[in-house]
Amino acid sequence: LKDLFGRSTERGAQTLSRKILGLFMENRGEVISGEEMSGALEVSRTAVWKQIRMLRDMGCEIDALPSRGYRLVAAPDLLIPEVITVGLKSSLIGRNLVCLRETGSTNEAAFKLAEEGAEEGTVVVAEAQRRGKGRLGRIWESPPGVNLYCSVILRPPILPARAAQMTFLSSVAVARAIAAETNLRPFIKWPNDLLINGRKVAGLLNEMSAETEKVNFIVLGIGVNINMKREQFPGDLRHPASSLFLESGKPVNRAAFTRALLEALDLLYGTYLDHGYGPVREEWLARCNFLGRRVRISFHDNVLTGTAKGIDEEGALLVERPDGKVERVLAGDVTIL
Ligand code: BT5
Repeated sequence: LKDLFGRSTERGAQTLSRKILGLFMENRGEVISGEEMSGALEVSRTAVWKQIRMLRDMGCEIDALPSRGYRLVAAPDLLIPEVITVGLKSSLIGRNLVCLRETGSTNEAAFKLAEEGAEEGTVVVAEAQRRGKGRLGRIWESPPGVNLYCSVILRPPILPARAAQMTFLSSVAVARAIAAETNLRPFIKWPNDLLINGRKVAGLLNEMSAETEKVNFIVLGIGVNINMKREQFPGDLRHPASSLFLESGKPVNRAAFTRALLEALDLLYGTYLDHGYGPVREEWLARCNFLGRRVRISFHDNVLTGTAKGIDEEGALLVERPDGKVERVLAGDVTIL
């Protein structure tokens, strides 16, 4: 894998083998001669042949047709731009795509890029994270090669108090992508979990840089358990957890899932900019699992019980107490009673 992602794990440099894979992807199913490749990439034909051998070692199925050239028959499910962007229908999100073999946390990598001025819509994807982050300093398990770990940079023209709306937008996008790529029905659990059959398959961690009146940028951090197997989950998770593969019984193509997610985010963000938060909120409510149910919310040592009524403009959960009073809850963990 190292040869596809370059020497530096933090830069996502485009290597020769990735360029060759890119040529194959652009000319799907066609035979490309060694001469054409060496011309397009300005390297010798021997160098091309060496890279072809390397791509085969990495799991690509490539036919060599005597005196005609090479043809890609099948490629492994790798999260690299040359594979993800084939057929990607998105105008903003993912236009700039940084794919890393491994990183500490994609949120941290994206935050740094955003501070350095990365354009809105930039997406950082990693095959593995060394210290994937959950909320409140928790850990997000991030084994290599099976899941999706990605972070999206947005620069919405909104007040910092409205930033939670972006979390709702991203959970709706993940729900849409799951529904599009599997036969599963995901539910959103306030504020940021995606559940299938009551088990958590995805989590969101959004981080923001802001001044009093202005959001500089928001990083939407999205972790989806796609093909994770039972034995890859540690035994001591806080809630039951699962993956799309475990729930559907079928492996899910990660590149296709990533494309579906980026397209969903792109559409929803466009709607948000044109029509505001209303449509996002409506779809979130239609996809959440607890409206009208009795819930218990715990935050540090505080516990509150009541009936879940909805979410407000700022993303606060509205909980009706037994005496009829409605409380706004801004953070915490929900249990459905
Ligand atoms: C979350 O936190 O659900 C937010 C997860 C966000 C992860 C993404 S990956 C890309 C981006 N880069 C990052 O560094 N982070 C984001 P929270 O609600 O606090 O849930 C964390 C808890 O879920 C942990 O304490 C575990 O008990 C459990 N957990 C850890 N890894 C898990 C996994 N892969 N699947 C399901 N549950 C997990």
